[in-house]
Amino acid sequence: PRRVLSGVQPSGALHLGNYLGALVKFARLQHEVETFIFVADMHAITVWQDPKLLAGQVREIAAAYLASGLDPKVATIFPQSAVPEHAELAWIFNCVARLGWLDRMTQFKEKSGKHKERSSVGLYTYPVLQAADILLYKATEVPVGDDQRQHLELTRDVAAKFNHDFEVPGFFPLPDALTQGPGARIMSLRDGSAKMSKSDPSDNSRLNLLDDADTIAQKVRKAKTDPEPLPETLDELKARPEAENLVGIYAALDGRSSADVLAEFAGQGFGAFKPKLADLAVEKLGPVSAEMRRLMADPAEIDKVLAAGAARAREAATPTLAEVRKIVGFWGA
Ligand code: AQP
Repeated sequence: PRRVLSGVQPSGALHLGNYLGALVKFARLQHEVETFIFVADMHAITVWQDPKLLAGQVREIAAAYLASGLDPKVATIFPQSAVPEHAELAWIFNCVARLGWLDRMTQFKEKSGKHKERSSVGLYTYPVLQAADILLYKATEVPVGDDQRQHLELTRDVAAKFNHDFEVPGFFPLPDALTQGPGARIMSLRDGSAKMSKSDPSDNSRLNLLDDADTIAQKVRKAKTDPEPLPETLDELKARPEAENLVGIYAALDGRSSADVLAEFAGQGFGAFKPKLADLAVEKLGPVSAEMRRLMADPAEIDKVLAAGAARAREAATPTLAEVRKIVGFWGA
């Protein structure tokens, strides 16, 4: 059976990339296939998180899920750390994955930067925990942004090696990434070659879900562009990453293709295009942001959703882990 699983880390303010690359897709998928969506707090602590803030950040992501249209009666929404089976399976997978595989992960190289030896071991084995998140539910599809493609490949490698080494062909499915569609890769507003990211020190590089209308308009106005008017064709747009990004954002927000947006705006300069983009962004993000604020005003209600989701997730996870313990040969299994 088809099953979808994905998550977002409670490690900072959510931005337009998370929204278009992840949240909007989750909300759509829940009606097509059984969907598990978690808040990745165990991933978040691979870099320091203030313990006084972490639970609040988890609720904020949950509020963003709900405000983006995820329905707790349809999808299973839960905090990762509330299902300890994730950690247990991750340990077993740490013994399946190879160092060479992890050495190739570009996200670790980017996030550890110049301070590799001072990074947490967790940051290094992060993709292994991710494999456990996915395979614990035998998920077949994983909606993620383009940046997560390499990690998903590693999940497939872990599944294949586990199935092979323990001689249990087909036990874990090899999940597919769902990265297509508009919004798969939203770039920074300040640099068309870097992805829009929570951890970018410049707040002007991203539109946050909780930004107010004035802030959104100002950030769009300040977005880096070039002096040329918008071209007729996608090919011409490709050579201009910042322009391509703004057109792509417009298209994704409006549920259209970039070609369609170009057909409307070709020949116009950014002086004309940016205000239209700002209006559209405010129109689409404003209600999400308002609903998030409304939900966050009642933390007990969010906690109810998360507790019920965690119970459902554990029900799904426990049988898989019991089988894994048997397969590995653990005592008492
Ligand atoms: N720029 C983006 N365009 C499209 N999708 C994106 N995602 C992230 N950035 C973009 C998708 O959002 C989901 C949640 O990601 P995460 O919380 O695991 O964090 P991340 O992938 O590490 O990306 P962030 O939000 O930018 O955080 P930092 O700054 O820490 O890297 C994923 O599905 C991701 O693909």
